[in-house]
Amino acid sequence: MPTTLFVVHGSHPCATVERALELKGVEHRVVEWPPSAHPLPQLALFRRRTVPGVVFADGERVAGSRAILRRLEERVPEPALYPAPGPAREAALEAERWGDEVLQPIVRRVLWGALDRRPSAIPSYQEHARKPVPPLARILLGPLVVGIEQRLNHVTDAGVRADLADLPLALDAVDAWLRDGTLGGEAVGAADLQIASGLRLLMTLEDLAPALRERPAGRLALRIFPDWDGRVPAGALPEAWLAPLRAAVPAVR
Ligand SMILES: N[C@@H](CCC(=O)N[C@@H](CS)C(=O)NCC(=O)O)C(=O)O
Repeated sequence: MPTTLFVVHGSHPCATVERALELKGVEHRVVEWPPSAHPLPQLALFRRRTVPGVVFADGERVAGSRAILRRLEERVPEPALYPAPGPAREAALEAERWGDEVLQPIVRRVLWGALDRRPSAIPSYQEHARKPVPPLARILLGPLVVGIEQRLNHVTDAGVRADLADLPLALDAVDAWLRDGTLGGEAVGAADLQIASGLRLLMTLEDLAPALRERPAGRLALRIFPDWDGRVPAGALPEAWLAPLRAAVPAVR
């Protein structure tokens, strides 16, 4: 049995792990749970309700994108996803942690806040799913999925608005890491994957994509993940919520 990666199609930490397995040349298969149906089977397999989880070919189970990447690095050292011990490694670990703990939840809240306003966009996130949800089920289950995800991710209007107000600072942090070489090297690292996957998912919101495309952070996301399912047409998020992002000028390079 090859290594098996358990995911939900379109999840950003899942994309991080899938790309890491590809970069390491690890033969693997991918099992996609239906959207929002993963917590119970993931709990049963990994004692953790979130995706991603990996069962390595020898049976070892690891859940959580950062834990998986660390273990993967130990098992398959080349090509390295982390710099050698020293200041560069410390900086990369901090950027990776930030991508996981800070950026990941922002992306979820903003995405589900937008999909709540445009549930008709939900099927676009399944376009290349390995097990596509049948069209009628998509229509019927769409509002249910939005409701579950909003509760799991504590999505509120005030929270989404605050996340959008904080986004310029978050993008400044990514641009600074790109300037000092923590991110954006020729060889893609764990921190690049963790941050680029979150930003790329955000760029499926056309309210946000133009502002992100203008910045090194957005260009990193497009370089690493050129293709990504999903599109929420512009106009989903209230204009007033987008003002801070539109006003933000990229930090001086
Ligand atoms: N930060 C963790 C969390 C992953 C996570 O929260 N994944 C989401 C999908 S993007 C999930 O499974 N959510 C379901 C839940 O919260 O129960 C990681 O990178 O593995």
